[in-house]
Amino acid sequence: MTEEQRSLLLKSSSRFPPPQGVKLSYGTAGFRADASILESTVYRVGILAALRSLKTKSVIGLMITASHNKVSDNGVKIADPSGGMLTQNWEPFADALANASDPGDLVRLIIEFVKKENIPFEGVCPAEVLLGRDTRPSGGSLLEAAKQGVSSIVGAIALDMGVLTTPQLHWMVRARNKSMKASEVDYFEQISSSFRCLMDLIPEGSKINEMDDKLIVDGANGVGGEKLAGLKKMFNSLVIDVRNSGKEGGVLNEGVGADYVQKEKCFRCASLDGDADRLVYFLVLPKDNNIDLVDGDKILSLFALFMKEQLAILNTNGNEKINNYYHARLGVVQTAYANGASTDYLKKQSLEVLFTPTGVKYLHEKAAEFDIGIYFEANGHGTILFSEEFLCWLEARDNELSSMSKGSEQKKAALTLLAVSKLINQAVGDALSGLLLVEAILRHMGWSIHRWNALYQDLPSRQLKVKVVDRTAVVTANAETVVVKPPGLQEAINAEIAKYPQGRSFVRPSGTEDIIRVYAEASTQDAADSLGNSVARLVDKFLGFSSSS
Ligand code: 16G
Ligand code: MG
Repeated sequence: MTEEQRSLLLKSSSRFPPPQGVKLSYGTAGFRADASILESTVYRVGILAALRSLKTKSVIGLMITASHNKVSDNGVKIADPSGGMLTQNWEPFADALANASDPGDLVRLIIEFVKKENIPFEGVCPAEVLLGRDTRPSGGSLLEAAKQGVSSIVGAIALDMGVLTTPQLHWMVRARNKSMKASEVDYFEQISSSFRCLMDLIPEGSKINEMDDKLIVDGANGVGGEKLAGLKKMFNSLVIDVRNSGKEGGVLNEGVGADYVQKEKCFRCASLDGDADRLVYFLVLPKDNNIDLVDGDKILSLFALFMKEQLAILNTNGNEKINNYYHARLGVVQTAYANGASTDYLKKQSLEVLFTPTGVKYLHEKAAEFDIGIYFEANGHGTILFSEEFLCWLEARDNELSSMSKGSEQKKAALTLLAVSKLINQAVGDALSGLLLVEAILRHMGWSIHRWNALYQDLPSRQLKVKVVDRTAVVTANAETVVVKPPGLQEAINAEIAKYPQGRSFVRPSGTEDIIRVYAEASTQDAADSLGNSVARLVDKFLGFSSSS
């Protein structure tokens, strides 16, 4: 390391002392904590992002958000060159950097890591980091810290992209690295034009139920509502009423639009989280004004059904002479939190269903193994990934069909699939583009939200948290469905599950809070509650505070 680089790092890092007595961890989705203690962490992640850019010779993203967490929290995470999450190999280095006790220690760690990873250092290569943040008031000063971090690596520059949704930043990183247009206007242009294209392809006669025609979106007073308000101006075929857009002075993530929805007796509603990477729908039951959640599992089911149908049309041969057939592998990816009824339903549709541990990085990686990989967590994180190979074939097929059978069903299916691949965010799950795809598919099917919701009925479930002495004492396997440590706990859980018809339960250490989470489902709500409580008692017995005394 040159003297210039060393003194630059020592000088700038001395302005960002780490918080005392706090151990930070990159966690499931980056660092998160009370915003008041995060400046040093964000500064150091700025350094990390610059190094990652040098290593990959690509543009890297740095997003400042704490998603659905309370407004006084904040967080920071990295987008890799593909637009996906930071490679898991670098997480230990992220942890070490964030926890380095003083500037000397920090510089030592960087020297070691640069050597180990063989990173072209000292201004030989340029490095570029795109910075984004959500609407949290702490975002501005944390953004400054990130800029300082990036520019403390010689040759690295930071570009402030402004207030964005998390998926917008991921999209921009991917687009930049593919040498495509990558501004916010380009993002809006791409998703609105592909949405319009899908709307034009709606079969004659599939008219959505009039009652259902207005969509109300709860923007959680976050960045998504604001962006959606801008986006909806780009088409008039969809009426969207954005509530809690953050413009009315509401507090981020506090309260939802459900009360309003109930009074208005409007039946199709969607809800985003603070940084707009999660989407769920809900409807108000006319009987008792209760809310029925149409969650990520149902969005997944709707998407899977539609993709399967379009692929089937595309591969129908009819009287056609050319036998240009591509066996596209369609796969769906869920986590153990997926309602058992959704998994049953998907399997009955002869779909290939796979499971991964919780966290977008795991689902995304698995879905990328398919030609069309659809992944969703029940909580609304998800998207559809298309393989390059399949998209190339599809484009060629589309051209071929243009000359042979204009206006045919096959041609429409090819166009539909291409439009979906442009509408749905290929970098990461995106509530805005997900919402537009749901809306387009419902219109294609001619379905109301009630019809969609009736695809299957969720099994009653219960989720609980248990405080334990050390959550890392729980080690799981098989996509978090089986506890391997501590010994005996899984056997005890199995004995409980066996008491309940359609019983299923699992426990896992949270990646975002210092607790163990318990999930239980069964044929009735009482049974799910009772199974959940019994399993929570077992966790407490094996790992709780009373077990250690
Ligand atoms: C993070 C993850 C989310 C996961 C949740 C689980 C991303 C972008 N976000 O919010 O996918 O469902 O953590 O939290 O990966 P838990 O570990 O506390 O249950
Ligand atoms: Mg989020």
